[in-house]
Amino acid sequence: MKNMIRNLLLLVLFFCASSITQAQETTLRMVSGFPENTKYVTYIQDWIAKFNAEGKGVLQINFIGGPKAIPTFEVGNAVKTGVVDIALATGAFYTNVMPEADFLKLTQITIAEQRKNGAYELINKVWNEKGNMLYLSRFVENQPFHLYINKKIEKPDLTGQKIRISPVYREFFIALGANVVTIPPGEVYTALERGVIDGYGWPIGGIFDLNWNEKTKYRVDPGFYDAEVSLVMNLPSYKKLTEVQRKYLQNQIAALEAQNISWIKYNQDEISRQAKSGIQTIKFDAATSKAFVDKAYDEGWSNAMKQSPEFAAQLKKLVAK
Ligand code: 173
Repeated sequence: MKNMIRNLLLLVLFFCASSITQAQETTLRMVSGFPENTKYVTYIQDWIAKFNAEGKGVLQINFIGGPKAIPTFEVGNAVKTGVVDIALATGAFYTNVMPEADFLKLTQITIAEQRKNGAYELINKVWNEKGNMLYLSRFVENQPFHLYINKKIEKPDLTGQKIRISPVYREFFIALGANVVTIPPGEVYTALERGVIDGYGWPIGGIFDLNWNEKTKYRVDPGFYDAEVSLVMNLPSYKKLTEVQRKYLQNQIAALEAQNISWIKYNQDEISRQAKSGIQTIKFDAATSKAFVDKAYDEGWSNAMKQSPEFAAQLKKLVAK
């Protein structure tokens, strides 16, 4: 009898304890604005696996999916309204939430430097206020954007060419004379296949993920800007976390950013992979190359100044060279 009571008590204790652990564990729902088979997503899925393994009983991330779950240009709104807790995105995907989102492509200092010199805080202030979101982490760097085309050019002139863009490239490519059309990454292959576009903008890495290499003849050098790829989180969801959970999240983010250096290697691999697959590079002379890059930044910053003068001026002081 004594034993039975003791066993019963142990059983009750066990259930209490496990329900306490369950109550403490929170699962965050995450989506991606990039298709699931792109490098950014597979890279972050590895991080999530480690996050979940080490975060048992504390914090978990449930990766729901890519643009099939939430369309690319809707991820920002989904985070803002709390439909999801976290999104893997780039600012260009949520200019419908705030135009400032797309300015981060213009940064010319490292992510670690942005953490140190106050740029992160400045970004977070605007993201909190306008986006109801936390700028959790920028985890890709050294990924300049390039122009990829199928009709050869001798100089930086895109007159008569129809080029796929996201907001990243709009002002610059228009200034080069292009007709532009906004297409989410997941639909670019079909547009190339049907001949609807003559080219597209994309970073140095990633064109193989969606098979665009099959439909690409030239890459134009040099590159410009730095692809901003990041995790953003619904602010109320963050505030709901306990101290322990926030600390856990911040530690995992720090570990993620500590690996940022690996993108340089990826970048080099992608350049040789493109060459091997027969993609030719179009290069300009030194003066033309400089003018090309200068024009990209001039167009980018002047558009930023028009859209959000105060933030653009503050950001420029901290992140431009
Ligand atoms: O869709 C895009 O070309 C774009 O905006 C982007 C931004 C960062 C990384 C890759 C693509």
